[in-house]
Amino acid sequence: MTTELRATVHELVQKGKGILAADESGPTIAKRFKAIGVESTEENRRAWRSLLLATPGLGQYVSGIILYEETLGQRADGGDPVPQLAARQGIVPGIKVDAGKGPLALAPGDEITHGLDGLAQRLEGYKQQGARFAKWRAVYNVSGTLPSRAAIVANAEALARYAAVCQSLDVVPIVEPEVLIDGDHTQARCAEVTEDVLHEVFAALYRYGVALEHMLLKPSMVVPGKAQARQATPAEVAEQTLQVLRRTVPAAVPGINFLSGGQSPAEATANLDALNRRGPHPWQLSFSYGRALQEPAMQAWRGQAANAQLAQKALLQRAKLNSAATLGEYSASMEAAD
Ligand code: 5MM
Repeated sequence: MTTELRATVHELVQKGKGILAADESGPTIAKRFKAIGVESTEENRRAWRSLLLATPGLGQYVSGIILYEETLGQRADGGDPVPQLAARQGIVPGIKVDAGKGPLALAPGDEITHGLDGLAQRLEGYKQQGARFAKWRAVYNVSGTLPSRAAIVANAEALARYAAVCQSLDVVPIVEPEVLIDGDHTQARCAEVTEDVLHEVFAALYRYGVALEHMLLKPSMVVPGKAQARQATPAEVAEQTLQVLRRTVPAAVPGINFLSGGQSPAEATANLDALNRRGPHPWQLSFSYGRALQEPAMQAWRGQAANAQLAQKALLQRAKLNSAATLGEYSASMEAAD
């Protein structure tokens, strides 16, 4: 059993590579498409996601792609099932398996992620369709009092139970606790919450017997709230993020693949670069960006098949810059380069 998990981790955690998150749920992809004037139909979602994955050379910088359930069963433009196209590109296909978030009862402002019921059966099906890793996202709203202890404990418990089910079926779990960027909280408050959240997540993973060697962590970086007047430099983001990670994430975890969480594409790359310039670290620090990889490509595409090559060029450029950032070799001047 461990052989399969080990092989998948090995393929995902490669020097200079990261993960493309393309697992937006129905409402999220509709919001992203609306911003470029595209209707969220099944065909448009298929066209967009197969365009991304078919980008020539993407496998140089991207080791895995997180898909949404619908995409896993769709065919790419050439007629191949999407997971087969991924494999041809040298990219491991994965699947988002949480069923989304909702309010945590009696805890105003807190949210809990659903989807544990029937998870093992669903995962067996996804595996047959080609998925080799999975992802579950927990979200934490931040204020002076949020998230509550109840939300921190309940979400950690769900993340750990999900990860245990995945490993029991030889599927590598990506554990994604996202401390949200919304609000005017300080970077210090984000650090406090992130430390609390990660402590609880790793305590729960231990309780459920999850093998840390066979999972990946997908956290948010330690940044101030978007509405906070005092924003942080990449050096400050790197220092605070590393302090929290060193205090909470065991060295047995092979890879930490950050989410971008509302940072601009250039910010997300600069912050990842600053993190890696402070290496070596016990874990490989890389990306699992959604918006920060897709945004420029989506702006180029705008729903027009004629723009496909431009969109792919934009995606490849972002992936290349983030690859440089995983090595601590990015500089802002590379943004201008063709
Ligand atoms: C791509 O979006 C993922 C699914 O989000 P929803 O369930 O809200 O639709 C999300 O989990 C994503 O993988 C992470 O947030 C990373 O994406 P960003 O855009 O934050 O890098």
